[in-house]
Amino acid sequence: ESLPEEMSRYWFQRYWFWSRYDQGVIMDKEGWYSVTPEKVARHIAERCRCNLVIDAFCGVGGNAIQFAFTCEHVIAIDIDADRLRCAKHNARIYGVEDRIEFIQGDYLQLAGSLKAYVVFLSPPWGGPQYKDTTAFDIKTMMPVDGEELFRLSRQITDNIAYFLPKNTDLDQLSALAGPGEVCEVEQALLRGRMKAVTAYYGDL
Ligand code: MGP
Ligand code: SAH
Repeated sequence: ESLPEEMSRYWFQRYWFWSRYDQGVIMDKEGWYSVTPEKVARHIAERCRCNLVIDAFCGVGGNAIQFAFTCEHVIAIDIDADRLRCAKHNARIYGVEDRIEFIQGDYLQLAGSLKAYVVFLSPPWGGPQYKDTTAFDIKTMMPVDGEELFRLSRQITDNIAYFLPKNTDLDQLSALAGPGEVCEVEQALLRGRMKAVTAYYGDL
């Protein structure tokens, strides 16, 4: 009853976010508005099936938990210790905590010392106001420079899945691909509404 209006729209989607919501899933405010809906996360995890994946911006674990079902080993990083605790707790509910290594830290700092077959990037988009523009610019509109983030991740692997706003400038996404390389941009729809896009690079 005391839920603020701007948050109730997320509460109504709780079972879209987590099929096991009622088993005690926990999220903080940023977790509520950033978590990848479970069906979308499962689909991305299917496409990223491999031995070792890095979830560079783990949040409350929406993606990391689904990766744990398709990948042998998951490295899940987040700069926020509380959110990482939520992710660990949620992973226990899904019975996959032993396949995920949780690391608290700044991915931009850690990237240089990491190896993996796939890197998944779902950075903060700067809050729900990402919608206020017709062409979302990943270089200037996110707290992290999205082009720099991509370049840094390419030093780990060519295989990158990049989860971004539905209004992202698509030319900018294709320009990230190397010469002669193609990228695939996939729109995620739930109940006919576009939620986000995922751009796949390398062998993905
Ligand atoms: P949304 O647009 O805030 O909600 O986020 P909704 O219900 O789709 O809005 P409407 O236009 O249909 O009314 C859509 C999805 O984007 C969320 O479920 C999250 O998966 C994802 N998302 C939203 N934000 C603000 C972020 C973010 O900052 N970072 C990441 N990685 N994902 C986000
Ligand atoms: N995909 C996640 C949501 C990610 S939201 C899910 O489904 O739950 C983006 C996350 O990036 C936030 O939790 C934020 O704390 C984290 N973050 C922001 N800057 C970071 C950085 N430099 N390194 C690692 N994590 C960071």
